[in-house]
Amino acid sequence: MKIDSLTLTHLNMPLVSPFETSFGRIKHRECILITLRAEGMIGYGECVADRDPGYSYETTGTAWHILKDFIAPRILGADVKYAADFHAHIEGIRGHHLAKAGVEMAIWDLLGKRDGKSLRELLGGNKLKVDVGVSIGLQKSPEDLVQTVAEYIAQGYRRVKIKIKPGRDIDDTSAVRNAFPNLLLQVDANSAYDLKTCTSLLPLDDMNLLLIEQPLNEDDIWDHRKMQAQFKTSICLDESIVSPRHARYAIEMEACRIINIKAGRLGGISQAVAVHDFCKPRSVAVWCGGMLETGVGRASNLALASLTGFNLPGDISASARYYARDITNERFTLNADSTINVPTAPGLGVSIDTAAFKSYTLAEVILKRE
Ligand code: OSB
Ligand code: MG
Repeated sequence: MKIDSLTLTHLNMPLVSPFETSFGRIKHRECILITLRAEGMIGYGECVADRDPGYSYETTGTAWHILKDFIAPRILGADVKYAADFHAHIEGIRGHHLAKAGVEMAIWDLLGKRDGKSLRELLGGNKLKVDVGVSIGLQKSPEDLVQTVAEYIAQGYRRVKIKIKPGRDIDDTSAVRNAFPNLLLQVDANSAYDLKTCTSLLPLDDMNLLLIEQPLNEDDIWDHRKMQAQFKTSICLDESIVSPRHARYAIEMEACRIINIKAGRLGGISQAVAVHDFCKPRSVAVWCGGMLETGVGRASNLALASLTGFNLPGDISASARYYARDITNERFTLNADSTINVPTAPGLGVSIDTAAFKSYTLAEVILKRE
């Protein structure tokens, strides 16, 4: 499959409600949509970097630079038969996993279209629908949070994740727990604590949580080990797991018992599958994380989460939870059993709503082979 052109489109999409985490509050989600053309086919990929370097050091700005100036020249005109070929072509480009993963996703979309297979089939996933939950940002008060959680439960979500930060942790979590004693509940700190301040989270141990996600810094796998030793509740790592090696380190160190798998953070779906494959025989629970993706990235996450090792509900909510109008014609909806169907059409199984796509476009560049 010779890659003829690569188009980068910088998008800015209004969220249906603001999303606040320990690293900031956003009303719009930026991302870079990658369009690859090869052999008369079109493949789409989503680079999940955001405008600000809050979750990751990567931003839409750095990803644009890496994609345009380093990744595109390596793959334009190159022959790509498998995702592994892509990684061979970009060897030597250090870091920038979110940028790389965006292109890899577009290649998977092309490979599926070439072979007439859905991404689920290409990856060997056997679930046709996957268990999902909703990730809820910081609200004005614990009362507001309980109200918001109630609304999502009414919509059918059976697993809820709430964001926490110092000063907005115990009261918020206990308010939700008291209001919903049987809810599958978990918290995500996005690295807001350190080994000292994390002891303030000890009361969470009595709130029957599924997990505490990424309490400490991205590069603090060792301190997560020290923290896990003090907590009954399982620690789940998100930001820290940037490669299959890091998954092995964390598990060998007993720094966590659960891993949030995001293809973007890991540099591609193939790396995400590698983490899944490492964890499965070791009985380490994994689940598919989310990055407020558009319909393109959501389709990819659903296919990934169809693998059997994904045994906890993913942060993959219905399109309506994020965008009034998405860039895909397909909209994902929540089934009554808190699942979402995995796309079945070839590749990612989604098509672009061109008018919506245009209305969200900030900038575009088309790069062609010589
Ligand atoms: O830490 O999991 C996270 C969104 C953006 C960046 C980081 C995170 C998140 C979420 C939202 O929690 C998950 C989703 O619904 O897409
Ligand atoms: Mg997280």
